[in-house]
Amino acid sequence: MVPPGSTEPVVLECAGKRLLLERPSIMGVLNVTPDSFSDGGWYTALDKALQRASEMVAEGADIIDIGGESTRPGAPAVSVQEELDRVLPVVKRVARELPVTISIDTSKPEVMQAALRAGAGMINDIRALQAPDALAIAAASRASVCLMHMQGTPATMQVEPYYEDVVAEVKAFLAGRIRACEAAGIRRDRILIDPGFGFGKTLEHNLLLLKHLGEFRQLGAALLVGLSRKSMIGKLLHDAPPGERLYGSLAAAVIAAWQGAQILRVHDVGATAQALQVCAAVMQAPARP
Ligand code: 8Y4
Repeated sequence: MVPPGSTEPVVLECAGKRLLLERPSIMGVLNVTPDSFSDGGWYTALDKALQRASEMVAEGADIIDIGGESTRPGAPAVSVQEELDRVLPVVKRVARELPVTISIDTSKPEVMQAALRAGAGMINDIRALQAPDALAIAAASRASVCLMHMQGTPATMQVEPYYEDVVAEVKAFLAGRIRACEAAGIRRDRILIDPGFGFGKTLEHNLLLLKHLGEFRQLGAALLVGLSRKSMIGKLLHDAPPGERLYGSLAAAVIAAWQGAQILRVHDVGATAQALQVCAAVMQAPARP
């Protein structure tokens, strides 16, 4: 599924674990935020997280994305210590017990460092390693890095997002972050890019990015997208709540994979795995004689 003449990597280096990019892979979302502690406390929260992770692996997840900071507008800021307390025990147990690549969803260098030592193979940073020291910590590891685009900050990003040309501007930002990574010593076989659906974008911006997603492959890095259950899906389905966005999310996942997205960040792993199997089979069907 690599265009002729492409220099796009076909394997992603994730701290020793190699991820094959020739068919779409699935990243399952594992949130470790206060709602996951609401009934029962710390031990049950850890056990539930482990159970959820192992269920996602059984359903076909190649990567588990572990995050302890909410990005919802209005969500309270989380201290380094609080975020470490939430995610580190989960990273350690998933690393010990499950055969899966671990992604740490954080923007904090201290959390990146600790998670890498605990067995994470990927850093998923919605701030694209722009915090002081984040780039250096990633570069000193062998983990892969996901660079996501966001306009503004989670608190304000949905207040009148504006672009002259959203596809061109997001591409230019990601090209700049790829250059920064390469200058720091992170090779392209460790770099993922992500247009950041819903992060400082209107529905129209999100639809343009999805329609033209294939253009991002020109940047020569692996492409990851998160569309699962997002409000853009809800809006297209007459304001369906998150629990009723599965079929719309599957359609969006297939549209993305068809254009070359190699990793899909999703909540519904089993259902997405089935949709992507059909997509991959069609993509791999031979050319006409
Ligand atoms: C319902 C369900 C409504 C989920 C909103 C949401 C991305 C990401 C997030 C993404 C990468 C989310 C951490 C937002 N989205 N990381 N993280 N790409 N790389 N919202 O698109 O899932 S959190």
